[in-house]
Amino acid sequence: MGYRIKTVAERTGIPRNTILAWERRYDLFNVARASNGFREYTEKDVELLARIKALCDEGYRVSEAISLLRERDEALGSVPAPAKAPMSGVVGGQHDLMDRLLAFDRAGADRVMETLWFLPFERIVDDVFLPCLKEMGDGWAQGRYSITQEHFMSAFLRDQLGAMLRQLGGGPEQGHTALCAAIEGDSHELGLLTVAIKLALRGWRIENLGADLPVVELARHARTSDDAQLVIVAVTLKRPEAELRRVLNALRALIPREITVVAGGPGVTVLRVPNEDRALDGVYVCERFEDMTSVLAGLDTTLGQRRNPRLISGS
Ligand code: B12
Repeated sequence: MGYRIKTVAERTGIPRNTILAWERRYDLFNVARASNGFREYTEKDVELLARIKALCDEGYRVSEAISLLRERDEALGSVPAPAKAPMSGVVGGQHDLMDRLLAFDRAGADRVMETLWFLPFERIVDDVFLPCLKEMGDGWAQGRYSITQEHFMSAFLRDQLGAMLRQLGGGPEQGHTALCAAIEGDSHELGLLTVAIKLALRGWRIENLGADLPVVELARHARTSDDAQLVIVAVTLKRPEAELRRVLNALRALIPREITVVAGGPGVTVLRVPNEDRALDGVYVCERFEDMTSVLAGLDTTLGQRRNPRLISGS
């Protein structure tokens, strides 16, 4: 014998009408009917509702929570996937998005994004946006895609990354601030935005200063900022090693020593120090975000407590 809805409401703390609304809207369970016509819920249904509620308490929207559980493949018996799934998981989402963007179909791309938005931001960035950009870069270099297609995709993804940073509120209102800029002469800003988002998820307040910022201006801003603790310089274009060293050393010399400076991105490989533990004249060189782990850990241990719930747990 199953549970009546009143009992389910009491056990989960979710009002009866909300349960009915979720059930209808998200096609949640196949509720059996007792001989007297009452709805009967199983233990698994109750558990599932409790899981959805727990995620909502963490800050997820109901639709996000349900999609997340479906994505994690949890309790699938109780949460049937939509009959017409628009894609199969993240990989499908990436292909769908790529197809829409190549066809200049902004509305279609927006629809694909709606199906992905519930995922942790880092997954969207790493598993959807980065593969799209890589494919675009390779295809463009080989003449398969036009410059216009590349620009259209970049503009769309820039909007999405900006929306993510906005949704994160650029991090907490006060406290440890990271100034994020792309090095002078470099107008690539998507890598920079991904780093800013990852920092905001870990409790940093972000000041995004955008692309192609002269080092003198960046340093001036850092000197006058009250709570800047970290300066992030993204280097995408490859330039001669001597030139990059000169620019980074000039920046370091102009910024107070208590502010940590990290240079990263594909362009820093010319320095041949892709290891965070070896500072370059006071500038940490980290090709990828993960390379920054110990630099960040050394800066403040209390940051972990301000992590955003949208951060993938454990990372
Ligand atoms: C989008 C794009 C553009 C857009 C940028 C739009 C924008 N608003 O950002 C526009 C159209 C402006 C552009 C212009 C140019 N581009 Co372009 N572009 C690209 C493209 C397709 C994607 C780059 C990108 O955003 N990748 C996605 C990001 C997220 O990846 P990422 O930068 O690697 O960042 C990751 C890591 O490196 C790391 N990371 C990045 N920054 C930092 C910083 C820190 C501190 C840390 C820790 C980590 C980190 O984190 C990210 C992952 O989360 C690449 C192709 C490719 N394969 O990358 C070419 C590419 C970078 N461009 C290239 C070129 C040549 C140009 C132009 C010179 C073309 C031209 N002739 O005009 C101009 C340069 C203009 C200038 N002065 O900067 C070349 C660079 C070659 C080289 N070896 O330097 C590439 C590789 C294309 C190619 N295959 O030839 N480009």
